[in-house]
Amino acid sequence: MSPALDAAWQALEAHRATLGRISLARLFAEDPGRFERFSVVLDDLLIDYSKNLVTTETLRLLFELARAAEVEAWRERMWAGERINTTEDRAVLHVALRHRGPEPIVCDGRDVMPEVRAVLARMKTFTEEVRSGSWRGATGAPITDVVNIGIGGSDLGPQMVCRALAHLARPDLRAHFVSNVDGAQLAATLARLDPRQTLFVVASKTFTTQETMQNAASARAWLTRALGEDAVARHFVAVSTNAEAVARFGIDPSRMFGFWDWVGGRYSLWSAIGLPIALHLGFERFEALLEGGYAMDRHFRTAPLERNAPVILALLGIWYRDLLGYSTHAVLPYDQRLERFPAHLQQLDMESNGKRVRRDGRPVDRPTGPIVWGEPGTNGQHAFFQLLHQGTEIVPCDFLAAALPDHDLEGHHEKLLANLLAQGQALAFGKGEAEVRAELAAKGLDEAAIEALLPHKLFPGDRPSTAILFRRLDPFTLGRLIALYEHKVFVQGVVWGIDSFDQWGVELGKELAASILPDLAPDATPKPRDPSTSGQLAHLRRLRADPRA
Ligand code: G6Q
Repeated sequence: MSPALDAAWQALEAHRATLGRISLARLFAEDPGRFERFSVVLDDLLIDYSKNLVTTETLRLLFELARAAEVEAWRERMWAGERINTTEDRAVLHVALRHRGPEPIVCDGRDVMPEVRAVLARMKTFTEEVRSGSWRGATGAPITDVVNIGIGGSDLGPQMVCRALAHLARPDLRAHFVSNVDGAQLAATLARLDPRQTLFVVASKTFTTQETMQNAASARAWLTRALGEDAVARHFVAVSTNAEAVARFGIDPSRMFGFWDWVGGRYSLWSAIGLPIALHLGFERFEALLEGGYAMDRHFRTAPLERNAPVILALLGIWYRDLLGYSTHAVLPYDQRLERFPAHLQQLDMESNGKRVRRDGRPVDRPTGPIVWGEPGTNGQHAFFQLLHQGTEIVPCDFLAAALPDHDLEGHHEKLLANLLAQGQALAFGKGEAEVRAELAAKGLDEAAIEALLPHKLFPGDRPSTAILFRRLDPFTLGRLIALYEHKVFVQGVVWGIDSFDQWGVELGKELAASILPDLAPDATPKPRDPSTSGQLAHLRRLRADPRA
């Protein structure tokens, strides 16, 4: 660690030690301009971080930390196509996928933009063919259902976007997502579909992923049983970087949409992995999503750190994780359509920054990525918000909402927004003793009853939240939001000195599953393992031995 970075951490630790308990009520009372100063406005997008447990001095020290970690230089290294994913020796250029300007983006001495644009053009043509009905199934029937078969980065992003923007989709072209190797998911999906009108998109960067290959093989068998082998060409396309494996599967390379090793799975929805988005919503909406990502990229690349939304969110997260010791972060969209947004961010954040060694292999000396979780409001209010308000854990929260709905049901959206505003206020300012006493007295409770109930009715407050508010949930805005969090995660990884773009932690389980699989066969003699795993395996083998029992 550089001496400057070391000094910046020490300054933050010293500041933390002298700060004492932070009172948001006091901070707001002392600084009437806190809301304006502690918020960023990007057109209609407001990011209000004034309800976070930071003072002006905290933020100053956090920006110093970012500078000492050379966030700006790393940002430029990313855009310059340097191999900042060091353990995989790869560039990290998902920003090129949504680059809409005339400038080249160079990787290994070559401008990648012509290839990016060429794939986009092929996606556009194909999307228009399917949506117009000129692309037909083997029997001549138009396509009504698109099934994306992929997992992880080849599933979560496009699925989240399709769900979030389903109000813009054509009802006669549905999108389905099958990811789990649990056949229950594929079986339930296929049960609702007509093979003559179904198009499968097999999405896999490597085209070797066990789950995806199993699901694709079963889907292929389902289709060919109904329509014959020759139908595969009209009902299967692939998104991959592995042309050979795609051809081996039986998909003509002309039906493969490519991307590149400099696109990480969890950053790939902007690539051809977004094909189901384009098919379901229309290519122009996919382009609007890219435009939104590009708008956030320009902000991230040009705004000074002190006004830079992804940088600010990243530094607040570091403050909570490393200085205040909060281990989780909740993402709470007040928008049912963003139901899968927390899951997408969970992968983005936890797979990127759930690391315990630095880029150079030495252990990190402080906590890294938090546990990211969340559910849409208002549902969460009737479930886990109790802990947010009165539990012993402090959970920094992000609240997200659109000012305007995309339905015409009266009376709903105002209630939704009122609840969002109320939660941020309640978490920040709580409810004190005097107020609770007065309330209970007004209800006619005697002194003893008031004393007994009082501790249960108090809300301590000073629980941090950030509000992210925008006009409508449209493709452009969703693009901005996804890119906002991507860059937040990037900045945090830089400050922690980790490689945010590898995911070695997912490998061991895959290897062990491959070695256990043969031992589930009825006639196998299981290999010796630890007593617990062997015991579980033996139990499953006994239960499976007699399926009729
Ligand atoms: C994401 C990860 C991981 C990946 C899946 C699917 O960043 O790399 O979630 O997307 O394992 O991989 P394939 O696309 O190669 O099937």
